[in-house]
Amino acid sequence: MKFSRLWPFASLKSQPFDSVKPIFVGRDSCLKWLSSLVFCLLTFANAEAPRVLPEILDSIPHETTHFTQGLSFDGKEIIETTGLYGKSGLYRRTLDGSVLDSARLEERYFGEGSVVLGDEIYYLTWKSRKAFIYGRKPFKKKGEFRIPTEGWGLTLWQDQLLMSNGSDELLQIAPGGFGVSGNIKVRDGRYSIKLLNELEVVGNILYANIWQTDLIAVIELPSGNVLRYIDFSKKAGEIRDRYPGVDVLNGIAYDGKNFWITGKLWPQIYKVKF
Ligand SMILES: [Ca+2]
Repeated sequence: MKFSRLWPFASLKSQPFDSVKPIFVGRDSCLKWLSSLVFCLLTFANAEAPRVLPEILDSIPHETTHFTQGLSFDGKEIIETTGLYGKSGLYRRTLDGSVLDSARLEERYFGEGSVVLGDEIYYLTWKSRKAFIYGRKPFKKKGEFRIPTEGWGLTLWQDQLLMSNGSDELLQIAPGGFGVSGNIKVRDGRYSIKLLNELEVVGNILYANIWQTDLIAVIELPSGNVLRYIDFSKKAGEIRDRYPGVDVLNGIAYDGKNFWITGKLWPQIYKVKF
């Protein structure tokens, strides 16, 4: 085990464990989370794909009350969905920070990722086995559908929804029937890559945050092979040092030319070139 393989995880030491995604409801949940984290650490100790550094081009302000779970573009506007019970919401905002539309989830739902599809926006919940459908303009709840697992991240690939759920498996969901039509297992060489979170697709490449790390996996579709990792740990470390209340990196959006990256409660969204 080489030290250089583990160094991005130094950031974990500065993470308050009660600020991370699971709101622990019992010993079983805690043990499950710890075992996933240990598995993740061991996997990355042996990861094979190379790491590359991002080039940060610019930044814009981001609401520090937004526990970001989904980030994407609709034209020149950002669609953001947020989490936490009682604080989850859907937002349309401009790059200069003006909120053009918003909708809140009921307090019993913990919001997760989202994606724009046609005239609708799909918005996942974490543990309620439910996703909501909103009208795109204006935001108006139009319906809901059942999802078979926890919901984490959501994006669109070739007219199918791709959903992450914390495992190494991405579910392919047909938007019309909302049934699971397939799945893609994500691997780096011999190793399964778990804890895939917020997603973004460009062509046949999927970009996925790996929860509790500062890494974005660059994944080939449909094979699920990890091609490389974008290592955001330098900037994320600076943010954590300066703003101790922030949570993990989560949020990848593509504007047609560049990527925009943020995190839960982060004060900035970064325009980034990969
Ligand atoms: Ca996204």
